[in-house]
Amino acid sequence: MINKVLIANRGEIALRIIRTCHEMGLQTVAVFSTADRDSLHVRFADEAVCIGPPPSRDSYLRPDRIISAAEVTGAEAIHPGYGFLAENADFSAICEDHNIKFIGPPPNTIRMMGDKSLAKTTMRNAGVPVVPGSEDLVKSVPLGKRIASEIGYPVIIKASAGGGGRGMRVAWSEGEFSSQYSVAQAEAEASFGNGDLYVEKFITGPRHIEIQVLGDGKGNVIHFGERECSIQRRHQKLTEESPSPGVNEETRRKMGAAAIAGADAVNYEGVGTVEFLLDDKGSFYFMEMNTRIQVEHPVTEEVTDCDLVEYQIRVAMGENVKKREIKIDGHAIECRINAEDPFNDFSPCPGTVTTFHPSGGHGVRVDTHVYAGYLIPPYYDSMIAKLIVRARTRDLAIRKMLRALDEFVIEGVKTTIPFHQQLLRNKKFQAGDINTGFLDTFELTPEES
Ligand code: MV4
Repeated sequence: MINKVLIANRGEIALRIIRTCHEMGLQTVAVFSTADRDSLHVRFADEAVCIGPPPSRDSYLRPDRIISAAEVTGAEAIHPGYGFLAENADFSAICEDHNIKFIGPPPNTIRMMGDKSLAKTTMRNAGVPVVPGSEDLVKSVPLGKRIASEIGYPVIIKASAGGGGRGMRVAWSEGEFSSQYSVAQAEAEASFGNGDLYVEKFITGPRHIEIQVLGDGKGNVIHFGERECSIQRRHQKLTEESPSPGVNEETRRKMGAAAIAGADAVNYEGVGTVEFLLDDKGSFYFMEMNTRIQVEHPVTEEVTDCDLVEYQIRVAMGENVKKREIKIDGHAIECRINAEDPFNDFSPCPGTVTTFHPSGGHGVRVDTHVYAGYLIPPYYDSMIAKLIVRARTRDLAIRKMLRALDEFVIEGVKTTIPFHQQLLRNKKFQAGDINTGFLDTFELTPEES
């Protein structure tokens, strides 16, 4: 039985989770660092517990303090949000050990998907298309070269403990293989304390498309269509949409079925995201599976009219997932508004937000924890709001987003709003002609002051 949920997170996602809990009649407990004393998640939760000083490793990343907070307040479940402990298998296990329901998959699922080589093998065995490459870890340069010459150059050497782009190097020819292998290994060792590598064909100019899934851990898995996430900079997504302008009905059906087959193979419990690369010929390949709710989940919620956090909680309560086809209606776009200067290499701009006027009107959603007078702490990520619009078509959604961006007033810190305005006015973006390399050649025009 779950009556009270502790939210082991901060910022907009903590608020987002608290809102759904309250709609479901659940009590909420916020945890906060001393930098977040005046945060809205602390105000909106029924109870709040301070868990330490500002640095994450001393507060939001401390399982012992979070478990203590759950125990003293009598919370029966912990929602990890995204980031922090959301994909930490040990934390999921610690919750289990304390008879607290971790709202997410069991430790072994998180562990398996965190091992990118094992995740790939699992998906391959489930019949999910994967990028041609090594069947397992590549423990030596000669073995790597043999595999690379079989599949053909260019190849990409990836850290098995990696994800999100670190410990990854491309070799364009055999002459480059050895040095790129060493660089990837050193980076993987330094970043993850694990130098394990695997090798696959390098797909040039792919789209990043991901399928939202939901499972109940009892063999029932459904999907909610795809999200287009190709607009990224240094592996940080800036804009996402659903559906993808690059996915036709046939690809959507095949990719949805592949995602379900993959999730089924691990008896998936909770919400998850199966990431694919989609090449220019329309072939798609499994990339990674994320075992958390993602930042960009609202675009899926808007086109499916589903509350994904509610589903997470229902599954955690033991409810079965009803097998059904989820209908996609209209088009949704999300712009991440970060406190960063897009004209200065997106450098972070912490500080006090003096004016904050979020956009509104029909089809406009703003997920944020910010208010006028809010001090953005320098310790955490720089996202201050997600602006999400929904309209009947992609063209109308772009128009609505441009209107909503125009209306959003944030003063005191620089933001990524001007970047989004130029992106959405770009002809290639408007034509849906995007891939993961789009921002490499996108030139931001300086603004006159
Ligand atoms: C790839 C790839 C091309 N070919 N794998 C980047 C993050 C990590 N999750 C995997 N990534 C990639 N894997 C093969 N075989 C290109 C990327 C990639 C990328 C993927 C998604 C979104 C943005 C990206 C930017 C650069 C490279």
